[in-house]
Amino acid sequence: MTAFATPPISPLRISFDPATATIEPTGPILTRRMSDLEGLFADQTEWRRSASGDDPVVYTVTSSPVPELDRELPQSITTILPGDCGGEFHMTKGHQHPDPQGEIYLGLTGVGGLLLFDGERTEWIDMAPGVIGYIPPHWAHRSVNVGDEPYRFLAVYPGRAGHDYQWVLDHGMGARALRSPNGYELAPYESA
Ligand code: PAN
Ligand code: ZN
Repeated sequence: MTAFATPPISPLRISFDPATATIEPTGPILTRRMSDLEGLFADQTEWRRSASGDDPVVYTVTSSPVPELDRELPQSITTILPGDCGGEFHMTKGHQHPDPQGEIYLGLTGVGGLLLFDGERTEWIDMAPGVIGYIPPHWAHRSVNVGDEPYRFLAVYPGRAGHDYQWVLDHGMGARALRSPNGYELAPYESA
């Protein structure tokens, strides 16, 4: 995409309510249900049962009106609802940025984890309100709700970074976050 293929947008004032993590005005809003997460949870039998049953919402992504264009700086708020699939906590699909560029997440409500994988090394950052998680270029990233209330975070990322979901299907994320007596534990990745 060439710079300024469309006219740059005007300065924007976005109001933000930290308690509900809502913004106004909004841009696109995405809803990911269990059926949208094919091939991601380790327990495929349980995934199929859930996806073809009540097919719960796993997460939503509300974007600001800033477009995903070169030189722009889009933002979005992700809300991951509490729950698990076969003991594996609700999570985002996870992706690589095909144009390798960094990103920041700011925890807003609830508790979660930022799982990072560069193809060899796996890192986990505990996320909570007020925590900034930094995602360096070349690290695939996935978010997980390890609590019992909605986990919400703000993401800010370069507009031309892009989202490669196939990379995570092909390489995994190095670890899985499973429910344990003490909350969560990280288990070695096994393909779905
Ligand atoms: C985030 C993610 C968002 C949803 O805005 O896109 O949390 O996760 P998936 O895209 O993996 O479904 C981000 O990292 N943007 O670059
Ligand atoms: Zn990203």
